Amino acid sequence: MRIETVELRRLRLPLVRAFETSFGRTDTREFLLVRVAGEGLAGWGECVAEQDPFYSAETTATAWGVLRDHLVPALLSGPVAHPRDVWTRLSHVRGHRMAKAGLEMAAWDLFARQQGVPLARVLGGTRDEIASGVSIGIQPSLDALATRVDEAVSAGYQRVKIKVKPGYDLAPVRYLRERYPDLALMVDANAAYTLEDTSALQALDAWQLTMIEQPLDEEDLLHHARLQRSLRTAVCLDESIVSARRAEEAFALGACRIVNIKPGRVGGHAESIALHDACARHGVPVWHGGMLESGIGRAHNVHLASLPNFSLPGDIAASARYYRPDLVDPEFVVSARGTLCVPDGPGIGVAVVEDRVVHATLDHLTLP
Ligand code: OSB
Ligand code: MG
Repeated sequence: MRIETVELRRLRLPLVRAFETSFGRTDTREFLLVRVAGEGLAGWGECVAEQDPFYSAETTATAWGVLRDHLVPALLSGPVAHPRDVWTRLSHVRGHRMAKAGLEMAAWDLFARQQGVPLARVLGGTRDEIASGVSIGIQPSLDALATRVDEAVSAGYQRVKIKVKPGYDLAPVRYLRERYPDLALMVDANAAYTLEDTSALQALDAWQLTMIEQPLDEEDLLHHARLQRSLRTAVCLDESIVSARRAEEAFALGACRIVNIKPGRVGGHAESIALHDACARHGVPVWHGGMLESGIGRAHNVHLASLPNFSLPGDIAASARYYRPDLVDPEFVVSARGTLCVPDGPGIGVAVVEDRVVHATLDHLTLP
């Protein structure tokens, strides 16, 4: 495939509703878009780094700099036969997986469009709709939480994840479980606890959670293994799993029983497929995470989540939960069964609404 130009954009979009996690509250999402063009076609990718280094070390500013100075020049330095080779082309740059993913995923979209097939087909997808769940931020009151959960359940979503932090964990879980005895319910701590908090996490064991996501620090695989041994509930890792190899280490230690896959976190689609396959070999179920993406990143996620080992509902919900309007046409909608359709057009299979992109753009750069 030939890639002739790469365009970078930094955008800001207001969220439909402010989102609060253990690491902070945001009402506006800043993110980067990457557009690669060649042979008359264009592919789009989204870099999921956030404005602040709170979920992970990368930010929109670090990703912008490393894309401009290193990653884009490396990709433009010669042809790549297949998008799976983009990762190798960028491998002399250490880290910066979110920046790499934005560029690599744009190349996958371009490649699939050049072949005239849906992205899911070239990634190895096997289903035409994916199971959808919601991620609900920390709420000011249990009443407000109930309203958010009621909305999601009546819309048909297949599972509910709530964000928790020390001091806001048992009360919302008990409240929701009493209200919804059979709901598929889980919590995500975004690394807010330490091993000293084991008893607070053990208190959640009584409430039939499907999993506890990333309770401890990103680097604490060993502590996650100790914690998992002391819990009945499955530990799921998000932030800690930056590669397929890190997942193998986590499995060897017994640090988790479930894995959240986000292509942005691991460096793109090729590494996500390697991670997905490693989990399948170990009998570890996976689900697709979310990073409050616009419709462009969301489309990539939907295609990737059509691979066979994505056996649990993911954090990929309808466009209208995040941005009104979204940047793509058609927008993603949830069915009454709590599913999203995998688009069947070429590439990501949705059109990028360029005037909305331009309207939300803060910075813009075309290379070479
Ligand atoms: O930990 O899964 C996370 C959003 C931003 C950063 C990290 C996370 C999240 C979410 C939202 O949980 C998932 C979504 O996009 O709906
Ligand atoms: Mg998470």
